[in-house]
Amino acid sequence: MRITVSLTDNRPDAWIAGLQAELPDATIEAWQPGAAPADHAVVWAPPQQLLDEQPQLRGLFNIGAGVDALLKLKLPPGTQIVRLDDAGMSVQMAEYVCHALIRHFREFDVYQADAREGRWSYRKPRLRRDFPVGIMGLGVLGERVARAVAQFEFPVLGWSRSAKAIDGVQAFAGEAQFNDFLAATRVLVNLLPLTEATRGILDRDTLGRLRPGGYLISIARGGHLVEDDLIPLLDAGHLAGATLDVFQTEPLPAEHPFWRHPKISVTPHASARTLREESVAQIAGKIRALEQGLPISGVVDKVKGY
Ligand code: NDP
Ligand code: OXD
Repeated sequence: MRITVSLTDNRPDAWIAGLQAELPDATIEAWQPGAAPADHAVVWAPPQQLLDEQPQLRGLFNIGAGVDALLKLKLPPGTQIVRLDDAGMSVQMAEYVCHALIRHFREFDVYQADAREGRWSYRKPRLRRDFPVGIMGLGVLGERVARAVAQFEFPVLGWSRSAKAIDGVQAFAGEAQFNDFLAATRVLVNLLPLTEATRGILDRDTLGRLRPGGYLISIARGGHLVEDDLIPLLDAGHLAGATLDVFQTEPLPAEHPFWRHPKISVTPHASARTLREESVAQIAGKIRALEQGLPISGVVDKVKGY
């Protein structure tokens, strides 16, 4: 079995060594133009040339959960795309969301500013019931985040394509229930995949439907947010703030107003990083299963786009 590896920004050596340790009988090499035909590829944002030259690939293993960049390419029709299933990302997302939520709810930024001035002053306690948290996307990451937020006893709502039953989560599904979900939400967390159906879904209309004093935590893809719509909603006071990890253009340009807006916190697409060890073990396990003709999880539906 031959495996080719192409990871735009990542040096492939450590990935190749890890995969080789898991799959000692395989020939595993960094992809280069003209490389021998491989059975599987392990990729992040591969060049179109790789796919054009390797139409025989059985598995195309993405080293991330989101496959939007991959689906923009012309893919060999018989190749299965396989995304990472969690692989250590869901706990990071849960940490990130709970941190952003609690920092906002408990007004820790205000305490920090007071402390800098040497001011000892209390904020009036706020009530959890006034901060219902709505999670868009109840997949691998969204469900874990919903369960983590529920542990802090916030009301939790979730929205997905198909109906879900998750303990402690009020579930909404499909377009028909979207506006009800938004109207009941104050802190909105986006964990949808970026598809034709979800691009630009965080716009003036959607965000304007949140309960007054709404808060946005945007951690899936920059293409979900209509960036020009956010600042007017913050400046008008309808939204109290936003924590943003993903942007239309990454890295976020130095002159972008999000960097300096007082109600916006920015992180550099760091909410859930790919962890090499977990990912290598998961991908190798799936390659072994495929080679034995067994079913695997995480196969992308190219029509749905996730
Ligand atoms: P999943 O595919 O497991 O879950 C996607 C969820 O979104 C599902 O619940 C699905 O509904 C729902 N969904 C999809 N389309 C729609 C729609 N049109 N309307 C309503 N609900 C919809 O994905 P993950 O949880 O693993 O990951 C989510 C995204 O997070 C990734 O696609 C990626 O873009 C992003 N991400 C960001 C990272 C970062 O560092 N910032 C790191 C990792 C991922 P249903 O269950 O009914 O199919
Ligand atoms: C992912 C990402 O999709 O890193 O995994 O954003």
